[in-house]
Amino acid sequence: MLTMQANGQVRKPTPCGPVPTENQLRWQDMEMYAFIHYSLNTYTDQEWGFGNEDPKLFNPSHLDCKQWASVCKQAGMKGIIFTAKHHCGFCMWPSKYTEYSVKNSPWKDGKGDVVRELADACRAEGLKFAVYLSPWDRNHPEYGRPEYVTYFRNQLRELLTQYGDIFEVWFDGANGGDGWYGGANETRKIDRTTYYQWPETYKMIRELQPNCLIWNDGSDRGDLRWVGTEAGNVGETNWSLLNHDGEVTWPMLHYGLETGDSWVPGETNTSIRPGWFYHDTENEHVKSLSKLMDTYYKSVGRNSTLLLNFPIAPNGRIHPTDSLRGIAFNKMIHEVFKTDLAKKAKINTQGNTTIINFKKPTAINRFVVEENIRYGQRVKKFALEALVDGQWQPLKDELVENGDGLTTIGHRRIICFPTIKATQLRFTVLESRCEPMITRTSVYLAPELTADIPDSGEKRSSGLHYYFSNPKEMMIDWDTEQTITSFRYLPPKNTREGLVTHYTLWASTDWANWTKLAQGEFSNIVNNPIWQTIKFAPTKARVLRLDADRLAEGDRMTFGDIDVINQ
Ligand code: FUL
Repeated sequence: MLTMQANGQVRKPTPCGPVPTENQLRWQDMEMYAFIHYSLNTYTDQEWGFGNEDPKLFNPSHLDCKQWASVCKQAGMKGIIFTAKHHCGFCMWPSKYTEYSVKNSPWKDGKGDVVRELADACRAEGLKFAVYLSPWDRNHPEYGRPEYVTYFRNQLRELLTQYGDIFEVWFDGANGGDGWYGGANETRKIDRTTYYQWPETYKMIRELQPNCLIWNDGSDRGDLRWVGTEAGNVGETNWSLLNHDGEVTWPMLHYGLETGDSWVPGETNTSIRPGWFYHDTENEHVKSLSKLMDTYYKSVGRNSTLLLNFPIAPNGRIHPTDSLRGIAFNKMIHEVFKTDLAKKAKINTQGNTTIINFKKPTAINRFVVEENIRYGQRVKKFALEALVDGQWQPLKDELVENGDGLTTIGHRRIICFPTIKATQLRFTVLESRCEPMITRTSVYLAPELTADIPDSGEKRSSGLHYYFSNPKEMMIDWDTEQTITSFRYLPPKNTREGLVTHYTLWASTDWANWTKLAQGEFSNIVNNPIWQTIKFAPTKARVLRLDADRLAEGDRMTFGDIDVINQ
C-alpha cells in the first residue's frame, strides 16, 4: 500500500484512471457549503412559483444578507449558493434583460440587489459565493424557443461578470412543463438534451470564470453530479466517476460508476427543513441534530460534499430555529472529531493492512479513512476489525442496511459503529483498482446524542375516515359538519407509483353540491416527497374529495398519510 511517508511525500504517484481537476480538488475540500432559497415563493408559501406572481410581493422588512452569511459561517459552511432565479423567473438582481425582478418590487424602492448584498456579505465573512440560475423559467414568454436560450445566457453573463468570483453554477434540471409564459398559460415541453445547448454555455462559463464548477443533473455532463435524491444521502459505495457520454441512470447518480471515464464527483443537496423555501408550517420540522449528523456521515463521510439549504423567512432573515440548529450541527462535528485516538496509538502498516494499537482497551465508535484522490479513486472494498477482549471481531457501518458497507473510500469515508472497547483496530484493503494510496486512518469516540430535539418530520396518523370512490378519487368524511382550513397529503414512501402530482380538492356539506377548494400541483413532490399542504379560506364541509388529476406513475392513487386541519 502506498502510504504517506514521515516527510509527507508519497512514493510513486502514478494516476489511476480519471483524476480530478484542480477546481474539483479545491471544491471537494470545501466539504460543506450552504444553499439559500429565497424568492417570491417565500411570500406565496409555495415551492414552485407559476411565473405570474406579483413582484410587489417582494418587500422584506429586515432583509439582512450579513445575518445569512454569519449564520452560514458559524454553521461550518465554506460558501453560499444563492437562488438568483428560481423556476418562477423572478430575478433577485436587477437584470437588464427583464422587468420581472427586484427592480419592480417595493423593496428599497426598486433599487436593491440581493445578489450584490449577499456576494458582499460572503466576502466580508470569508465565504465563497455561487449562483443557482434555473434554466426552466415559467415567466418568460419565449421559454421553449431559441430566443429564451439567448436570454438565459445573457443573464448568466451578468451574474458571472458583475459579482466577483463565483465558485459554482447550479443549473437545476426540473422542468414541470406548464407555466405562465408571458400570459400564454400553457404547457411547454423541451428536449433537455438539445434545447439549452449546454456546450456553448459551458464555454462561456470557462472563459468568464475559469475556476467555477458546473453543476448539472445529467443532460450534459458538468463538473459535478446530483446524487439522485434530495433526502441528504449518497450511496455507501460512491465512485467519483461517470462516463462522459451516454445515458445517466439513477444508480449512476447515486453510486457513481466504477468504470466511468470521467471524474464527476457527487454533491449531496438537502434542506434543513422539509421544503426548500420557507413555510411557517415547517417551523416545528427543522431537522434534528442527530438527523443532521446522519446527513453529514452520509455525504461528507461518503466521498461527497454537503450542500445544506437554509431558507429565508418572509422578514428577510434565516429563522432562529434554523440558525441555532445549524450552529449546533457544526459544534457537534467539531466535538466528534476533536481527538484522533490513533495519534496516541502505535500504527503499523504491512502490505495492505494497517494495525492501530491503542495498547489498552479504548472506547471508540468512528473510523475515518482517506485516499489521495489527486491520483484517482482506487479502493473497492476494505475490512475493519477490532480486537475486543482478546478476540478479533469484524465491524460494519451501522448506517448501512445491507452488507457491511465497507466499499469505496475516496476523499473521505467515515464508518460509524456502536461504542466498543478495543485494544487494536485492523484496517485492510481487500480490493483496489490500482495500488491503494491511503493518506489518513483516524479513530474517534463520538459523544452519545442524548437530549436531542425530536425530528418532527415523521408521519402523523390523523385517523380520518376515507375511502376511494374510484382509483383516482378519494373521499374523506365526518359525522358532523366541520370548518376546515387546510388539507395535507403525504406521498407514499419510496415509490412513485400512485403518487399524486396534480390535484383538485372539493368540499361538500350534502354530497350533492361540490365547491372547488383548490386545484394545482404538488411542486417538486417527486424529488422531495414531503408533506404537501393545500390551504384555503375557512370552509364548512362534511366531506372532502381529492381528485388525482395526474399521478407520477401508475393509475391508482396512494398516500403515506393524509390530514385535515379544522378551525
Ligand atoms: C429542485 C427544484 O425543483 C427545487 O425547487 C429546489 O430548487 C431544489 C434544490 O432543486 O430540482
